[in-house]
Amino acid sequence: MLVGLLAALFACAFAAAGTAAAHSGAVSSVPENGSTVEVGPARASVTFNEELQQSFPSLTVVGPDGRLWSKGKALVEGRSVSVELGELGPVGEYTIAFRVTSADGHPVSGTRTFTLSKAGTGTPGARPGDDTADGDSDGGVPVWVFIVGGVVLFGAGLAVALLGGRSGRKK
Ligand SMILES: [Cu+2]
Repeated sequence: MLVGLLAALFACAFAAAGTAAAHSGAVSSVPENGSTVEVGPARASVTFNEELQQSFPSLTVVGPDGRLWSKGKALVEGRSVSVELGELGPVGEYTIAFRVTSADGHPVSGTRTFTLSKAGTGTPGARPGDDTADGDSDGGVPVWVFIVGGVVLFGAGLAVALLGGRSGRKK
């Protein structure tokens, strides 16, 4: 799979050198790669050297705490992809990760980083990769509690029935 990916990248690079049809490359970002900011911008964005396709854009900002600080879905407009950001949290390095479909149809992905120098008061989202665990992690009571509870209730019921039978209170 990695070999295939490398081969695809190589093909892209080759196509880029040989013909006019090259895949898009990121040329700038907000915040700029390697920059230091005191507050997060309203939207984080990455701009490319040519127009992007609208299909399946992804842009996330993950903080030094490992949490997702970008909100909602990535939006493609012309040569840029952006996502709502706003107020951030802990001081440290934030990573902008993008994945877009380049004009020639190839996926292009990468990361940019920036540093927050002043702690913000924003509220983080989930940890990336928690998507599938959303229903489980917030459930509170794990399933085994119900199973143990059921067994205890069943045992208690059985004991009552047996004792009741012995004492002759049951008809
Ligand atoms: Cu390409």
